[in-house]
Amino acid sequence: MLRCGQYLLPLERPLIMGIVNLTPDSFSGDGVASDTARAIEHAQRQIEAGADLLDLGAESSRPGAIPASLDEELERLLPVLDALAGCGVPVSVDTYKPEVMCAAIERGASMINDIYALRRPGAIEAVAASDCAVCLMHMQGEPLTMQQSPVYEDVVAEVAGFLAERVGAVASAGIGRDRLVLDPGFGFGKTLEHNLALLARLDETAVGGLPVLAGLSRKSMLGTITGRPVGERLPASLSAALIAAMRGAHILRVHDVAATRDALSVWQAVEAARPAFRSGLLPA
Ligand code: 9MG
Repeated sequence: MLRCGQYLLPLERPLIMGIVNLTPDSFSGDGVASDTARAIEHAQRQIEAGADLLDLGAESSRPGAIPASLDEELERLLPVLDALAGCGVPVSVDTYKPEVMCAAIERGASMINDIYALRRPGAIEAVAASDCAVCLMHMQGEPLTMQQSPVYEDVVAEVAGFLAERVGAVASAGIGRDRLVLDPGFGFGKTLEHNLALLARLDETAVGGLPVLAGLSRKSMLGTITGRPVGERLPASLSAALIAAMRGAHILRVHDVAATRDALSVWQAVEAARPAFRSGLLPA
């Protein structure tokens, strides 16, 4: 179970986190900019499509992105967060700024999704004072420059080592293990080769048996593999989500909630048939 504000999320089957991008960044074809009404509608559609939780992001973290100011981020985020309070699913807020974390938690956020894994001064304290879950993500460098020349000797070991260090740091501050989610950070300071190694060995990033979140949806690694532009990456995104689920991901951060749910349903139906097959209940 993941403790997520007032929610307790079961982790027996992969959960779907629907992305709600509040930035003017239209890279993934999902930016709703400052159109609060459209953002709320989009969030509601994600819930109807079967999202188990939502992730609101008001500052772009894509490679080369220019940071948003604190005021810009709050201005984009808070009206949408207010409208979604009590929407029936936990709302995560994608931010690394402690001030935004505090404001979001006060307005009912149930999870903080931090690409800096609470490394910014004041971030651990902001989350520790709440009952929110937190996603600790690995990133080498920072968004503006992270894709210029990522280097690792053993990417899986280094990402797992980083996550173990962050788990220790947040646990020392009193954030319980039942509130933690880990994330290898696909595309955050990683080449295609690094990303593929992490996906192939995703289970090794589940440090201490903690749940893992995988964010692969529409990412450029899928464009590199398929040669497709961002608007044509649905099949690749579904394949990647399914592979992550089969390698042990507990939460899938996706743009296309309904399609991801269908893909997972097929896998789960096959899984459900397996014990019966093994015990001879189904014909060979
Ligand atoms: C904000 N954001 C973009 N990509 C992400 C990913 O892969 N994981 C997490 N936790 N956040 C992400």
